[in-house]
Amino acid sequence: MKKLFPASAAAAAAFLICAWVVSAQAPKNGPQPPSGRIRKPQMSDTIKASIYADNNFMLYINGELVAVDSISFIPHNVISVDLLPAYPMTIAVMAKDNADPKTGMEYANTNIGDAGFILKFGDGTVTSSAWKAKSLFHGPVDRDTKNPRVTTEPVPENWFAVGFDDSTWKNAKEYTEEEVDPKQPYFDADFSGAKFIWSEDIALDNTVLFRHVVAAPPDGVQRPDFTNLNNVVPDGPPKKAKKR
Ligand SMILES: [Ca+2]
Ligand SMILES: [Ca+2]
Repeated sequence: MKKLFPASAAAAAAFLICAWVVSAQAPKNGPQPPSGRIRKPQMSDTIKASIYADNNFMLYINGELVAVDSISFIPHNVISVDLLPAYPMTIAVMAKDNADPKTGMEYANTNIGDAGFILKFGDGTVTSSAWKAKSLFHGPVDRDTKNPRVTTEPVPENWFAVGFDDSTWKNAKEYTEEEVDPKQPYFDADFSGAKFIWSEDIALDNTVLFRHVVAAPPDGVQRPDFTNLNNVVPDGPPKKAKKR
């Protein structure tokens, strides 16, 4: 029988396969280098965040704006971003149902509409009734669509800050998938274990703030803290400035 390829080529192919397997199994996150220097963060240090809002949201983590829903009304969409986590992690969200500021209604004031928010991070962080919620915009009051009125509250100063006091806020209310009726992009993403949340009235509360503190990674994985990266010299020399 004719050989398909010479033995030396077979050996080389076997070596390449072994090398590929070893590199694929090598840990991506090495330990921190000695002498107190922090290594540079890599994409393997990040976690994936998936967020679905009916209709839109802004997401702050540890006081910084990290994601904005790119579609404010319809179609309903999932936003997926990479996060470099640091714990404790303070999550703050402003979520908005699409609503006319004067009537609380949508579709040219013909429909009350309803809302919903759900989030899952790659470290196991999920939305639930453990989150705090505060409604700032409610209407139409008493579902009166003939003489629609709304009530509003100003956005609290620094509501997204780590140190903001949300102790007077109520816990978020969980809603079922059937109640929220999410659209297809929701089913294409992984939200297993997460709950839809909103404030007390998912139809009439139109702008809601959420806050939640994740004390430690829910999945138990220890992750380096890169918070002060700009204040230390990372492992490896800095790149030379380009010559002009
Ligand atoms: Ca949206
Ligand atoms: Ca809506």
